[in-house]
Formats: sequence, structure tokens, C-alpha cells
Amino acid sequence: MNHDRDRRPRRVAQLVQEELSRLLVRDMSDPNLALVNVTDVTVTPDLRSARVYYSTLEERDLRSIQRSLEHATSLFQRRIAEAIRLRHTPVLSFHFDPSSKEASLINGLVDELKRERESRQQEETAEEALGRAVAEAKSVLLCTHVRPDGDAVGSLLAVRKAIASTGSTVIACCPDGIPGYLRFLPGADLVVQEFPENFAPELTIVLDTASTVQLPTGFDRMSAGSRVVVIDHHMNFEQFGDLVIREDVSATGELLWRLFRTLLWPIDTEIATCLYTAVAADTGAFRQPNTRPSTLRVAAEMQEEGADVAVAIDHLFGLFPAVRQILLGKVLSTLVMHDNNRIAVLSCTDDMMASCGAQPSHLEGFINFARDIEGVEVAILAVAHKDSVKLGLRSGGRVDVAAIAARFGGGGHVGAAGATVQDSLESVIRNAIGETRRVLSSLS
Ligand SMILES: [Mn+2]
Repeated sequence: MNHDRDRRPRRVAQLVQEELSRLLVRDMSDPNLALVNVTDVTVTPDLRSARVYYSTLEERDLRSIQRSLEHATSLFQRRIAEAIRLRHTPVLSFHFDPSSKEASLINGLVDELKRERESRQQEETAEEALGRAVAEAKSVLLCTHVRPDGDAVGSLLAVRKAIASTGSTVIACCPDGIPGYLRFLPGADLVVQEFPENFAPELTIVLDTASTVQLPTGFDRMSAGSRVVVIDHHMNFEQFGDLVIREDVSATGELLWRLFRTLLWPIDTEIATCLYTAVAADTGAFRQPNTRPSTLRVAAEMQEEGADVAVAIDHLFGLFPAVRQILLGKVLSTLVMHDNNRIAVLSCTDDMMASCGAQPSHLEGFINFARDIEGVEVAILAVAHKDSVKLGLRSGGRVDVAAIAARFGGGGHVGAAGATVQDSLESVIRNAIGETRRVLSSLS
């Protein structure tokens, strides 16, 4: 075994070197890379990383060659994965080989590369750039996505208060208004619904989205001429904004909490409550899989700083209007189980809503009552309106409900999807059960 442990990294290194050399000569469109000669590859014993040493065949700008290599790394990585078929492809890093015979020519350039690396380390981070931009701007516009949720509004209000405390003019705009269940948040009454005329912000900060279709109408006109900063945690995003701060964390509120700490922005009980609400909203009260240890640490700090935890949770997940609970009773009474309790179906009609004075918005979350039943693979909520049916689908974890929704011309995510169908309630339910059954039969 020992013998083998020694031999494998060397064998992998050899394969990586061969494959890279082949790629560099043949497949790369960047002319810089044709000048690269791989002199050696070493692979760590766990086969997780590979150091690739190279020299260059011509005296050229070493910095731009190194940049070309770094740029192409993920492509190399993919091609090597295809070629050598290991469980893990080693992560590649490129290092200029100063001992190669070509190196003596360009030792001067190596020093230059080193100096550049050092100066890069001293460069401003995105967070520092944001801190400076906020400190310098006299007028700031804050914006979030349409149909704002707890993370959007909590983040908006926290940043509004922090910037207002510096004495700058700050306008937080939310054309859809603040939803009723979030109006308890401190500062909610300071958010305006209309983009103000004659306000030309120097800086615009967009929170909790990096998707331009999610921005409110009028955003372009309002932010024209200002620097745009995007602060977001979604992993599907567009390239927009002059400065982007993005992290794959539970909520924009979590990202902001660390940002506040880094930039030494003031934190008080109101800001702590806003950001706690943001994180609690996006994690479903710390129950969803996006809740990580770091999320809970941030939440603990927020509570230590005086966040009103009980009030936040009550408003986000309780305190329903009576009509909502009455409608819930009616909808739950429609529950029908199919296929050995693997499919749960709820339905609602205009008449049911009218009889208790409820609105479609009160149906929010009802489908989870069906999904949360033991053994349920797919939950269905069908809501009949005048001449169409809104079909909602939730997965118990194994079924891709977006694929089912697609059969009805709808879409969504693997776990939550929907469609609007022009048909009667009965036939939409029947067809939805039929499609679900087909998917279930292929499951095992
Ligand atoms: Mn969010």
C-alpha cells in the first residue's frame, strides 16, 4: 500500500503534465499560452492539488502569461477531469519555474511579478471600496427587488439607518411598499414608494438581488449617473453594478452583519432587529438548509446587540389575520391523499375565499401543510379563479417538481414550482395527479 501511495501522486502528476502540454500546444485560443512550457508537476499525496511549474519560450511579459494561465485554469481543470477520470481532479496552481534554462533571461521579470503580487495584496478590497464610496457620497439611493421579502426590507432599513447616521442624504425606495407583516420594523415608515423627482444620487446601493428584471420600474432613470453598488447573496446573478459584494450565505442580512463589523458601521438594537429579521426570513427561522454555523453565530451576535428576536419571529411566522386562519381551515378540509399517501392535494375556489373575505395572498404557505405530511413526495395546491387554475407544487425532497410544472407550461425550482392552467379545477387536479404518478413510478 505504501508503495502505491507513493506512486499514485507521481502517476497523476505525469498524466496532468502530459494533458496540459497537449492542451497548451493545441487547444488554446490565447496566443500567450503557446509560449508556455510545463517543466514539472507535483501532486499532493491526497491527490487534491497540483503545482504546475512552467517556463516560457520567449522573453515576454510574464505577468500577462501568468494571467492567461490563471484565466484558463478552470478550462484546464475540466479538460483534465475528462481526460484522467479521477474521483477528484487536483486543483491546479501555476508557478513560474526560475530554475529552467529559459529562466535566466527573465529573472528580472520574476521580480516584477513578485512586486506586482505584493502590490495587489495592498489593493483595496470590495468592502473597503464600499466603505469609502459611502463615506464620500453626499446622497445615496437604496433599492431592493420588487415584491420585497423580509431579507430585502430588513437589509434596506439597516443600511438606511447606518448611512443616515453619517449625515448624508439617504433615500430608501421601495415602489411596492413594505408588506404589512414587515411594518413593525424600525424605520419602515421612512421608506418611500416613489422615486423622488430632482434627486440625483451620487451612489446607488442595490440590496438582495443582482437580477435587473427584479429591479423596480424607474430604477434606471433614478440611478443614471450614479455609481451602482450591488450587495447580494444569490448565486444566479447578472453582471451589473460598478462594485459588487456577493457571498454565498443565507441572506443579504448575514452578509451585511459582517460588512457592518468590517467597516465599523454603527450597530444599535434597531439595526440588529432589522438584520436578524432579514436572516430569520431567508432561513425560515433557521430551519432551512441554508442555515450554517456561521448563520447561527451571526444571529447570536445580533441577539447580543439587542435584536428583538421574539417580535421578529412572531411577525414573520405568526400573527396571521383571522381571515387567513379561517381560510386555512376551509382549505385543509379539502385535503385528499393519493397513492399510498405519497401525493397530497389541497384545493381552493373563489367562493371559499369570498365566504370569509380572504384574498389570494392569504394562501401563502398553505401548500406546506400538505408537503409536511409524513410520506408525501409531492404536494399539490390547486386554486380555481374565474377561468384558470393556479397550480402549486412542492417536493418532499426526491421529486423535481419543476419538471411536473413544465408539463403544464409552468416552471420553478426543483423543490417548489407552479403553473397557471386554463381548465376546470377537477381536470387540472386529475392531470396533476396523473403527471405526478408518472414521475413517482420512475423513482423506484
Ligand atoms: Mn435574500
